[in-house]
Amino acid sequence: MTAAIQSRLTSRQGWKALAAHYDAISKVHLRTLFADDPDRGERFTLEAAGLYLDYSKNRITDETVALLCELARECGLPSRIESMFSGDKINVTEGRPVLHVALRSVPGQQIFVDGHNVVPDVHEVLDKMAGFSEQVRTGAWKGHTGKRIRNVINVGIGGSDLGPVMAYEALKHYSDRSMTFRFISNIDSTDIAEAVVDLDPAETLFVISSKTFTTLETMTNAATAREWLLAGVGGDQRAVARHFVAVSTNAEKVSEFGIDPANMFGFWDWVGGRYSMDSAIGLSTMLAIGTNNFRAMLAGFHEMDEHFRCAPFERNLPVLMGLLSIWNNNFFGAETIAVLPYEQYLKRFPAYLQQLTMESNGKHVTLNGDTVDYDTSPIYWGEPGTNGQHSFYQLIHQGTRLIPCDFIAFNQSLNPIGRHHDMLLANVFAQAEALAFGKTAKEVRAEGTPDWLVSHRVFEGNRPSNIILADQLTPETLGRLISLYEHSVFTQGVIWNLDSFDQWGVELGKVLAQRIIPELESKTDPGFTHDSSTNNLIRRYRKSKGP
Ligand code: G6Q
Repeated sequence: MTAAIQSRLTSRQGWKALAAHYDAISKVHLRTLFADDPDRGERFTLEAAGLYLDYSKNRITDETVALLCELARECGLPSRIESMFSGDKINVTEGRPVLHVALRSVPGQQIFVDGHNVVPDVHEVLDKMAGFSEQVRTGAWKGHTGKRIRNVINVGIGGSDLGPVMAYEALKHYSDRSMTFRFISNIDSTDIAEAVVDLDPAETLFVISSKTFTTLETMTNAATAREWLLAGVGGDQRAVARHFVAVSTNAEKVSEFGIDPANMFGFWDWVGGRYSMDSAIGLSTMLAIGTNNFRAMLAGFHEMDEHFRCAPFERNLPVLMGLLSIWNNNFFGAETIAVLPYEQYLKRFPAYLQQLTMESNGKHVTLNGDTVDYDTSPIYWGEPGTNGQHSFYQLIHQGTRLIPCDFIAFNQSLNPIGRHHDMLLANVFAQAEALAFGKTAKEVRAEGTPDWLVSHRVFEGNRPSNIILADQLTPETLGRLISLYEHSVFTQGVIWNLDSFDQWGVELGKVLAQRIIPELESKTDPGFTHDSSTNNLIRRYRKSKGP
């Protein structure tokens, strides 16, 4: 066996040990695991950085955890963590460091990129964001006609949209309710049309959020927004400077668009799009919740970063979450993870996580470019509870697929009314209990169920879940939660030996769209050089547009 093959994940000692361990325990039901170990529900829990994780309802034993942590060490996770925090160029295919942790560094910390300490740069931008946010929030910043800004619209897509919109929704409770916040991402004109339909341009500020400032959707929407604004305030080009600010790494393109470089908030190529909501890309968040709350969110991120960096793997929340995902997906063959927040404010959290997880680890080759012989990222999806219980939970409870669930809940509601919160929390606990322990045929029969109906009413149970509990959804807690998932994704990527920070898979479709756009718009027959299906669709659409 060659050295290259030796180092493949599935040839590692740790992997083989887990495979053997899986054969030994995979048939053991969670009912048995709990019955044999009365302390299990307290022992397989971990409280750190303000979050409590109950992972006892996974199909694991102490040995599983030990073997998973051993695999992580064998895969070099300790040194990979240090490499990330030290600014090494771990995004190898793009030749960049990966330093979202620097975005929440504390003043005085030192993190070097090519010999330059980036921490002061981070704080300089944060201070500039804070100054601007305060001006807008206090009304000192006036629109072109002298009216104060009451509406903020973030224009961005992917990493420049999903984080901001998720954070706005998550922290709405802390936001300035006298202001309106909207988010435009889609190239579908309905998105911008609906976002501005009831707004006064004279009171509207656009935050154009684009790392590259070349993204088709964002630049198209930004140009349409500029037309709408100018039409609404009498066409004076000078209005752009009062109603548009930019968040970008591309100063040249920003000023080409007509935005005053003084109103540009910068960040750096070592911040990946999907890891950027706590950079200047979070400007709309800061405008909504204010500087102090934004800084509190960063402190929450930082707390979890430090925990991830320092805690032993056996007591490390992101490491455990990442390793449990490996266990459920690579060994039990689960293909997805459902993320189920029992908190209405987290309604966009699953959508945000979809990008974070699947764009990061949806890869089929290793860092060296070798094709993997194991599955990589599971499919993340979800909806807030209890709504999901009345739709897709049926499949989770009684379908043929194993769907590990992450339940997220808070001890205190931000809107305590009557018995709502007790009922909400009762439902989270009940769902996890039902998934794990199910209901046997004997129990169903004992309820007087007729024989023919028994099998329909049986719940096999043995379905794994995590419960993440925190006290209350605060800016700090949101920061901790996102950092938890960021580092869990990193942990998984290290085990699978992937570059979790590139996204080449989004390129091909973009290139093909650029080729097709003129073919849809040209007055004359463009000549049809695609496959027969694409040619036919283009012809059909051109016909529908008329001569
Ligand atoms: C995220 C991706 C991607 C990116 C968008 C927007 O990690 O890189 O979702 O954020 O394509 O890119 P811009 O910010 O450059 O417009």
